[in-house]
Amino acid sequence: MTAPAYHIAVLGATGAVGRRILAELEKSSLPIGTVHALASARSAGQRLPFQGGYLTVEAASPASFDGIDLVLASAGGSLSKRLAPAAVAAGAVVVDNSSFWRMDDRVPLVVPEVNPAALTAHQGIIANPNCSTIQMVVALAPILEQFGLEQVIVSTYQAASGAGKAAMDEVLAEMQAQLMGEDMHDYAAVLPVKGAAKHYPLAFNLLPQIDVFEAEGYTHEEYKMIHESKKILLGDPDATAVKVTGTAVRVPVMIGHGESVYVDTGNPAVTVAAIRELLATAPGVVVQDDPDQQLYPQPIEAAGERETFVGRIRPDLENPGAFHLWIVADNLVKGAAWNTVQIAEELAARDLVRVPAGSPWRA
Ligand code: NAP
Ligand code: 3JN
Repeated sequence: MTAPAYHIAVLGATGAVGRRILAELEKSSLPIGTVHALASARSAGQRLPFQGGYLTVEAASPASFDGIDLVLASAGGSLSKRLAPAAVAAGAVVVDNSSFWRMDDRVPLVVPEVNPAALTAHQGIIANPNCSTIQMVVALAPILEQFGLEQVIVSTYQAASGAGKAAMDEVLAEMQAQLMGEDMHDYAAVLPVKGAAKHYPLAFNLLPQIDVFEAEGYTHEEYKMIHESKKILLGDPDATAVKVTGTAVRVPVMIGHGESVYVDTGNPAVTVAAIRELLATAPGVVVQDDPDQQLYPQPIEAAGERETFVGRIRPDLENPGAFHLWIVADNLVKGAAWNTVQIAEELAARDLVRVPAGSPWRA
């Protein structure tokens, strides 16, 4: 019997994430039948390079999923809310990059290095976590498993590309304006949050706001990191076994999120050498940590890579068993496109590219 070749739709194919999904599909081991590039009606007819040829972009609608096995979606939450059930009803399995389905207990939230077994219970929709969550849990999961974990405090340094193509264009325009002696404030129209009352330049600046503000002065991005990491690591978004908190900051970097992470194992016997040794062989992790050689992870070096890079591994000076890590990954690759395609590969390897009979979204 020949292995199946999957008919794949990339929803949001013209976007910052969608274009990377196409690039990851080109490198993927997935047996590909056809690939359909879907976006808004504005982009219909546009051509996107793929496998030495071109895909012609089609306007996405519920009818786009007829004959499709697998949908890789990155067109935002409102579209995923509407189109993911339609795709599953048409018989396709959806791997969704938006936050819309992540907290739904019928939907596995998966990082293949960490909780691939969660895929076995999928009902047609699988959620890809937020980029900042993904790179953090890739490094934390082995620590939790080997030594235990009591508390995590993260500060993020998030690249402009996390906010989409328009945000990247905006920062470049601001930089150019500032260098030409113009007022860069005139170019701030998207960041920190599209549609917000105020916009500020990111060029030559830091913005301690990613997404909208919610309860207790935390942003939505900060809550995503808290609840998503608990769902992935502990199986429950509200688990209390590990305390997680953080601050999410946008920085004028184009690609690659950085994270400074305080990790308390609660076990004073754990040494920094043991943490370094563990992470050196952890799946998806590359340790770059040699202060004598000034070796540490940097966004410009992580850009384009699938791995999560960890360095500056050091003990907390006052709390034995607690450590500080500096974690960097390409937010569009491991944080979105590669994790999505990696989930698709894992589904294929487990023969799970099928909608189970009891799915709530099955027609
Ligand atoms: P982007 O560059 O702005 O691209 C948005 C994509 O969605 C484009 O392809 C756009 O098509 C398409 N789209 C917008 N409205 C549509 C509509 N009505 N019908 C069909 N397609 C539509 O944004 P991005 O950075 O790629 O992010 C896209 C989404 O991916 C985000 O909203 C988010 O949900 C998710 N994301 C996840 C992560 C993560 O952390 N895992 C990171 C970034 C983004 P047009 O070009 O035709 O407008
Ligand atoms: O800002 C970043 O660095 C990551 C952004 C992710 C994002 C952007 C727009 C909408 C998301 C996400 O994946 O959480 C969403 C969303 O809520 O779907």
